Amino acid sequence: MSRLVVVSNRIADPRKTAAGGLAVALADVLNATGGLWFGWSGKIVDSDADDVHFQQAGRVKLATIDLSQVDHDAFYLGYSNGVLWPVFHYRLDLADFDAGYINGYRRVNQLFARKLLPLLRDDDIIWVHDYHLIPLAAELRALGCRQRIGFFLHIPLPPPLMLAAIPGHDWLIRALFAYDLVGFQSQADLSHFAGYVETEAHAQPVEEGRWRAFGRTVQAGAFPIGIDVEEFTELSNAREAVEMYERMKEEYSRRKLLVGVDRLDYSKGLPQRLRAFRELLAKYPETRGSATLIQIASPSRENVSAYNDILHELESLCGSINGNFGELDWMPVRYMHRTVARARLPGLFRASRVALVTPLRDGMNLVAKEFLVAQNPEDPGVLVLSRFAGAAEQLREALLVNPYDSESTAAAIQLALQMPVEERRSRHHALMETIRRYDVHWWCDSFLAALGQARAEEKGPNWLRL
Ligand code: GDG
Repeated sequence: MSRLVVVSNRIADPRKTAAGGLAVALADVLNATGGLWFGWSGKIVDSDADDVHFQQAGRVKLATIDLSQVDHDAFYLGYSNGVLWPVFHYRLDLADFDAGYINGYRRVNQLFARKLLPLLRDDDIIWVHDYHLIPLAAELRALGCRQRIGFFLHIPLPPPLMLAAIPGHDWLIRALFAYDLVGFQSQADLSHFAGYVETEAHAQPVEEGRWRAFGRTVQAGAFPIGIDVEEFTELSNAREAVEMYERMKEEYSRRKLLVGVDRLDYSKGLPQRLRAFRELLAKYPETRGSATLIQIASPSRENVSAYNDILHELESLCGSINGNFGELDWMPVRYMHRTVARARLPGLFRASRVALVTPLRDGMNLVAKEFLVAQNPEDPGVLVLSRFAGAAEQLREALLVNPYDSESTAAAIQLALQMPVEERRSRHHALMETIRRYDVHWWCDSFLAALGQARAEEKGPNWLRL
């Protein structure tokens, strides 16, 4: 069995369950192959970053590099989170197309390639993750790397014309052709890729899922990421989650709880969600004194300015809803700008009648799946899910909403609050079948199987002039 080499911007020790999702998923296959996980250490150093730091985590080797302040600012804050994150989430208005960022982005990808190359073995399979590292395979190829390389984009890919707004978009998409397989979260993302390469790069579909452009062919497919259902079920039955559930049930015994758990990010639609909740209270008076929204917004990327704006908007909305609707013995919104321990989350989910997962755009959204796994199948809560989350392609039995439309979202929340137990059970049952079938192991196995079969063509050093 070939060794798996995973490359991502940040890495996690797969033995620590607090790391959650991806780390747990990759741990199995990394362990089985005595794999290597390569990424940024999270440290910013004064001088030029040069050393690779190694750490052994069970059978898995972790290798990290540091970044200089200049590289970090241009690569991470500038290009990755100031250009790619907003545009890929359809927010051209928030993008900062500073010309200097792209050089930093390319420099760090070259640094990754230079540091990773000597660690590679001939029959390694390399799996690169996410928008920070799109040109990594091209940079590796330029140094002579011939191993099979796959790429998975965790965030959405926008429609062709929106992609075309990025200065250097052709360079970016061309770089994807250095991979043997490119994976997306949803059919929508895949169709945007096909649309872009066919219209902008005049690509020819060679056969199902394969395109030829820039003199190269690449295979692309949709591989919706799942969660580790077993791990999250165990977490739900563990002491901390059960205690949390009991505390919440007691504290809110006379209320119906709604829950939202998100990183504080403008893609997650938090202000729109609060406006829909305000609409619910205004339009359906029976919800007053009863419906209570617990919104956890865990801190994220606080040094990117758009995140500060959303923080203030959110605080002001929560304050005005509580001020206008609150009673001495009932506060409609409990808002926390803090991270909740992972071990407690399933307890909070299980105590909630409704989950509001209403991003404006999301690659997948794992909270939707975690909420469902944490439910009591005999008396499950209801998922209100944005049609713009990648998860909406799979979770058809959720109540799908348009988060921009606060009136119809409020109506869906009211429907969820009033849904009879039989309907809640049958929707939950159907949703769980999908979540179980397409869990994180399915995702990992099917991506790696497709990468193993992706017809390799010669992707030697001379093929791509970036
Ligand atoms: C990207 C894509 C895609 C959240 N708050 C707390 C907390 N969380 C955990 C959740 C969940 C994870 O973080 C968030 O995952 P999401 O999928 O919702 O979103 P992103 O972080 O934006 O992830 C996304 C994902 O990659 C995977 O491909 O689904 O579309 O944007 O596991 O539970 N965990 C703890 N405390 C919190 O306060 N412990």
